[in-house]
Amino acid sequence: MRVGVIGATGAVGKELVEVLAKRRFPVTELKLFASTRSAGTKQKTPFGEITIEAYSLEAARHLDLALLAVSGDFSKAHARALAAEGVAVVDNSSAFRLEADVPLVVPEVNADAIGDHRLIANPNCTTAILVVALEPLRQAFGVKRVIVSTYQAASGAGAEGMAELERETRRVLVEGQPAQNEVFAHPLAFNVIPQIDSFQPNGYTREEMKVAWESRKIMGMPDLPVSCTAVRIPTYRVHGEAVTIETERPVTAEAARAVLAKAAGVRVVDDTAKQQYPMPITATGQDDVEAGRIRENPVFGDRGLDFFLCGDQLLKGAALNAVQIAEKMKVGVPA
Ligand code: 2RA
Repeated sequence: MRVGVIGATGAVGKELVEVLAKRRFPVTELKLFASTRSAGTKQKTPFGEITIEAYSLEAARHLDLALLAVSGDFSKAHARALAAEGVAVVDNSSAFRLEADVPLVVPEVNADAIGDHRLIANPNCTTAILVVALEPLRQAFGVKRVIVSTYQAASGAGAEGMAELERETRRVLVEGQPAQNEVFAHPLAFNVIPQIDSFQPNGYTREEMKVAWESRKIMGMPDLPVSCTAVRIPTYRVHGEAVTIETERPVTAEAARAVLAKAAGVRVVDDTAKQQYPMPITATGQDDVEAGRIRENPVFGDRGLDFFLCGDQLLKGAALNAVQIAEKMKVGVPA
């Protein structure tokens, strides 16, 4: 397959190349595209050293697969044109996630939605990590409502966010100076910020609403009540999520643990006697979403469950999910 990664110098773009190699995606030619600023520079990859190119339709139209890790504006401007050329396109931005003619896919949940589509949207990282655990619980017990509080890593803001966290932390610890922020709304080092993306008229942030909108679409539950509080914390690349669900049918922690233990894409880490539970430090670099602290929630009688998830934001939350989608698309088949 002739594969292009567009936005190849960003945190997700670099991870996409690594995931293609790790999953032995049948790459015969790899093209890396980025901004004109990076064009001409070389990037070391598992496929050899590759010179970055500035994106043009002309340079990309011969590809079989294009993985986009660029801004929503760039995707809006270019993704449909590329798909119209017959290229299979997986877009990581929010540009098409809620468009009726573009499937929004987490393969463990709704791979069937891919069909013959040439353009597939990859969900927001927080959503992908959530639904991979929520769907098996829905199938087993039904889900009536969802309340989630997130603990989101700096990587959600890309390579710049990770660099800012590192710079700020050094500044405070090594230089004894106050942290200085540019990427985040406030200093992130030694802080938590209960704002990710812009505020909406209903008081939620856009990130929080994405979790509701996208979970409903992926799970095919347009009326599912979802309330999210999204918080940025000073970790590097794993998002944590404290989840409460009300179920349709009675649920026990033991039964939920058994369901999640069998679920694809989930690894149960839940042995409180050994102080084992999901943490960014153990979930970093892992494909599976860790699920633990599984317990019955008495607020909902015998139909409530609390649990904690940790998923690598750059993997299941972005690059891994995108490549899993590509694996299920009709790549290289004429439109
Ligand atoms: C974040 N989910 O964590 C958003 C975008 N990747 O910032």
